[in-house]
Amino acid sequence: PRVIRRADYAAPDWLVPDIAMVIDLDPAQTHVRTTMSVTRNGAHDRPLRLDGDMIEPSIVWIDGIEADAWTRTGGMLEIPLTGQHHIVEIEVLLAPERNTQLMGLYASGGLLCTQCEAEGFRRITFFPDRPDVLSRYKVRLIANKARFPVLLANGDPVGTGDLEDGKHYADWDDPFPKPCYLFALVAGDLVANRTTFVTRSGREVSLAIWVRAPDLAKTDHALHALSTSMRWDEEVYGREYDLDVFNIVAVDDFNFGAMENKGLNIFNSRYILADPDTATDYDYDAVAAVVAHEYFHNWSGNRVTCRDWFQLSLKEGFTVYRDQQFSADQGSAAVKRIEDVRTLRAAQFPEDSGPLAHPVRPDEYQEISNFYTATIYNKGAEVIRMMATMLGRDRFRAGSDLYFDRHDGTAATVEDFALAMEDAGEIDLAQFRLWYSQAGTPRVTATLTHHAGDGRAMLSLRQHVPATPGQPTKQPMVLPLRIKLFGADTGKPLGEERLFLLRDAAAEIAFETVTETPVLSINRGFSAPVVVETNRTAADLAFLSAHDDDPFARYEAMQQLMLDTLVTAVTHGHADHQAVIDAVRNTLTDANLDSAFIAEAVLLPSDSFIGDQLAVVDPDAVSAAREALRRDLGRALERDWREAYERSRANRFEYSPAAKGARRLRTVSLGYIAASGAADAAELAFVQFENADNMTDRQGALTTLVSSHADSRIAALDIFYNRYSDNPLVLDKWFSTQALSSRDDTLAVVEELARHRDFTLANPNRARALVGAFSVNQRAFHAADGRGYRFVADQLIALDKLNPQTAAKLVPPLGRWKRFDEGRATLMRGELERILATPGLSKDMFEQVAKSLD
Ligand code: B3K
Ligand code: ZN
Repeated sequence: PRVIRRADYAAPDWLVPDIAMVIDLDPAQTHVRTTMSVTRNGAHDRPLRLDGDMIEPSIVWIDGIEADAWTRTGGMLEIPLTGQHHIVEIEVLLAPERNTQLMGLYASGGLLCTQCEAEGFRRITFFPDRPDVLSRYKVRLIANKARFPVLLANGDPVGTGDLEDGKHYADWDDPFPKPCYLFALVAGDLVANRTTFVTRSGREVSLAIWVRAPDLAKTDHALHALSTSMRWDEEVYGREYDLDVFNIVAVDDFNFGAMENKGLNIFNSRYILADPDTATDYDYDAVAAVVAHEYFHNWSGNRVTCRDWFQLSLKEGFTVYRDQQFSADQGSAAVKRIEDVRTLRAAQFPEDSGPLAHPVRPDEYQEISNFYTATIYNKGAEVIRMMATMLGRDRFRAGSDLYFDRHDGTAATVEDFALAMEDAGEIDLAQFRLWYSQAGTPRVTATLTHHAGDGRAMLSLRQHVPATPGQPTKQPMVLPLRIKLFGADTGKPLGEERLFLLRDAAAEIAFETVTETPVLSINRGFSAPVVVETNRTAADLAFLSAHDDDPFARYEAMQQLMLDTLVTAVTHGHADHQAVIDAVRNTLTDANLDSAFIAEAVLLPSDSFIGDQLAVVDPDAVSAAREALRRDLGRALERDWREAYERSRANRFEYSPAAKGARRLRTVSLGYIAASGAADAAELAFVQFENADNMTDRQGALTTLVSSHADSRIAALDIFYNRYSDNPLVLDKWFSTQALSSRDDTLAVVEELARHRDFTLANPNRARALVGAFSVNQRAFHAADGRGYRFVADQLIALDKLNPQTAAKLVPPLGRWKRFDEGRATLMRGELERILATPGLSKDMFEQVAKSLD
């Protein structure tokens, strides 16, 4: 397989300042006629090389004359040209209805739509498909008017009209030069939820969310999130929208969340559609976050784009950071931070310690689609967050302004971003840049000692960055650690918080006039994305979980206490649960805390996260230890859980931070009541299931039932299925809830579900709902006889034939074999080898599987 290397970057041979496309759309046969003005870039005599994938040119014209001097090598179209400027015209025929990869132009539920990032435009026409070739696009769409009454493309609409044979056309003009990965079109029978947004300088923008008519009532939340994020970006980053229209279209078949095409975002419908009956609070929040994320790309990604795909985190890390800040501003910032760290630990930490570990700015890849990872996105966002922490709000904003000013209308690099921060923020980021080049999660050891006699405390810190594939040795990094001490007797802070930049392999920090026994609060707010080990006792952690004045640190102390207890239970076969029980009681009954925070703080770490702390994971022992602690917490605090459950009972659905927090605590409490083994737990869950006026309560109750022994779980699943059998997004929940069950028969149930009439691998959401969810169900997936592995491998082999990109994304759980016992490791490798031996395997799958076997 061909390896693409960052070090090999060279500027493009030819530029394409202007492009005009006429696209005559039809699901069976679409004609694409592309006219490009091309300009030689620099002094060279190389031909024009255009990328193509699964397409053939039917005719090529050069400067208006039909040409035949072109050649084909691989997918490339090579055209010899003699002058500095030429007009090249190419015609291509496509069959979008046969496109199962969902890259390029494809059909979804009666619509035609596109996905071009990263390399899908080459499936539509021949073009230098690389992000540093920026062009002004003029697009004419033609289609049957009855079947495709709405025709959308990037930029502003400039004309429409009727044609012969029942056809019509629409012309779109995008004045902002853009790389071809941001090209988009949509054709279909759609309706819009519309509003107007006036930018701070007075530009009137018409906003529209396009869906099929029955879904129109579910678009208010997304539309509201769009206006809110447009205003927020003006206020917080000084960024204003720049076209007359902003369109969003929801489609059912989509490889990931959504796409930031200029002026025409295309979304997976799960990140647009929301109403109380079908969407959970989690879904509502995700809709708002993804709408904001894609909107924010208009500046961080579109106005300033990436020079090459190694710079992907330039737009993704920064934009994730921006959407995290936005969401934090809309509700509880503390709870948002807890959620973001949980995501990082669930998805990025395992990636960073496994066979697919790569730096935030990778050095090489085979298939770029495999690099849309938690490292590029979420660790990338943490890197930006650390810069913001070190610079402070105003200097960070100055750096961001300078970055946008300097690079507007161009394709930039991660280095350009760092330079703008250095220049405007007056900071030296030389060593900090290691965050872009070194993979692996740094580990910090923190040891606090106190000498009561002279009132001195010493904090000794060490850092170590583990080896990762291709990077055996590492240099010490810059780790910004927010640190504070608390007095164990008074519960009061001992001095102000400090921001300490750990730059060396080891450092000592002295604290003076420490007159009472200090307790260490470190990495507050998760100021550095690292693993911290301390010499804190269970009593210290319990103390912090009750007294720390940073809510994240309180949560973190509780998690650490739970984790220490669970790891002891797994490694010694038993553990004392009392400290956790007391700490959870304190939090649960603390009247000063809001419900959303309580609900997060009292949750036990997941099976996988517990597994991540162990040298060799025994999934059965982990799940037994966790269940035992859950049961004890349920029993010991049964009265408190019931009180919390009653207290958070609502009469009527409302989407406010307080109501969301109440619903969250209610379902968490229900889970603990069920864990206690209380005789009425299933009854309680079933009543909640039946009486719920919203999906959060209904799915929460269903989740509890589906992991229980109660017969009512079958009834609940049937009721749920029948009620929502025509709603694909809710049916996805029906599949994933069962795939995530902690029952012993989950694997058999999942195998059965794969044969259900509503199961299909052709729809990525459905494939992820069953196969993706099952493969993160640690206990069921890791069944000792390897049946779980075989099931997933079978599905991936089948999915790869339809949709390599989505299949390849589901490989990582199988690739974690090194973390498991010999028996499981052998079985997992066996399945990876079987996948690798499959004839016709895609390069997406090949890269993921071959690397996972290393
Ligand atoms: N930029 C797109 C992701 C494209 C993924 C291509 N494999 C969505 C986003 O991050 O906003
Ligand atoms: Zn993005």
